Amino acid sequence: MKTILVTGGTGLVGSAIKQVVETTEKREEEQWVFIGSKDCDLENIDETRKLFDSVKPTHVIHLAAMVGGLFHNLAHNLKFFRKNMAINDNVLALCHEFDVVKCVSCLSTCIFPDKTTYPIDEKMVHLGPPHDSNFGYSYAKRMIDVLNKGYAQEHGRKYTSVIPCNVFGPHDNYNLQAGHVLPALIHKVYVAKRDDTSLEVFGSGKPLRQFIYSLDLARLFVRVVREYEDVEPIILSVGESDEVSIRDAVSAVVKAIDFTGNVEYDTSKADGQFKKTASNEKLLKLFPDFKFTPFDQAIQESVQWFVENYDSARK
Ligand code: NAP
Ligand code: GFB
Repeated sequence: MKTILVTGGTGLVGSAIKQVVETTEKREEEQWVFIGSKDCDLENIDETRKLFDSVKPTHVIHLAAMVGGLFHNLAHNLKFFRKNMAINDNVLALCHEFDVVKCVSCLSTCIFPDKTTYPIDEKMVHLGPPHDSNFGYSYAKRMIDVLNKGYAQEHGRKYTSVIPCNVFGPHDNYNLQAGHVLPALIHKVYVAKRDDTSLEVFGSGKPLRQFIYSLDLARLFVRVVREYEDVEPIILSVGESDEVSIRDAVSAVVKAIDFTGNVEYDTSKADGQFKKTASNEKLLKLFPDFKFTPFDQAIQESVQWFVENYDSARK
């Protein structure tokens, strides 16, 4: 029997994993435990030890983190660094203390060097400074890879990490200050249509992004915890040809909500990193049969979830 603890189990990615292991990916020999910050503050080592002692996990998917979009990072780089450093060090230390067989942690393609060649691949994690807008989050995430290598070298542990591109889907964070671009746009377009006002998009709309649907990422996470045996990280992203501009993302959300009003671009707001184009070659070699949900369909389903859960959604 495997007991799989999912930290960050109440968030965007955690909720998606919960949905797939309770349905299409259900297995009798696996017991899944999903926790959020109300269950345990992972910045507190004693609370974290109590959690591990009560769950006694054999495997861990470590998602818990202070997470946010460009503008939240720009405003809180220090907090992103300190909170995530504390959470990550505690979780991996307790994995080792409780003899956890495998821990899969979660990095992000924004942690790669900003000045780089494209496409980005897994070997480039530490080859230069990340983009200035999110240095706190990025360096704290890079340190997970350092910890994984340390636990492997000194204790033979199989602790690894995945590197997703920008994620979106049901249960996202729709807060307009802290949220990422797609949940922010879905929230803004919904309100602009309801109140018959214009839509305000931040920046020029030119930056490029790869977006993965949370339910696709969840299916990949489950396969990684079951089948991936390497300490080296693996990028979990749609292909380079699926990269879209922010302007394209705006059009997809506008179409999904059938908004016909004005769309204005506020170029006084930051664009952030222009692009972070990542290769998913290693992923496709590992799971050649994996099928991604088409972007427009995933946007449609995400909009439908937001409209149906507007009152309870994180805003
Ligand atoms: P999210 O929706 O904001 O969820 C964050 C989760 O972490 C929640 O379950 C939250 O619990 C928990 N958490 C935060 N601080 C905690 C603490 N001190 N103690 C215990 N739990 C804590 O984030 P997400 O988008 O699902 O992100 C999940 C993982 O994916 C993160 O590691 C993130 O860095 C990574 N990632 C996200 C994206 C993206 O575009 N969203 C892209 C690449 C990588 P509560 O809900 O109870 O507060
Ligand atoms: O998703 P996002 O906040 O994060 O922004 P990043 C992406 C792009 O969308 C930027 C534009 O070019 C923004 O200028 N944008 C337009 C908006 N309108 C909006 C809006 O209303 N809200 C937001 N948030 N953006 C993050 C990193 O970078 O990527 C995080 O800072 C994390 O640490 C995340 O890794 C995945 O893609 O720029």
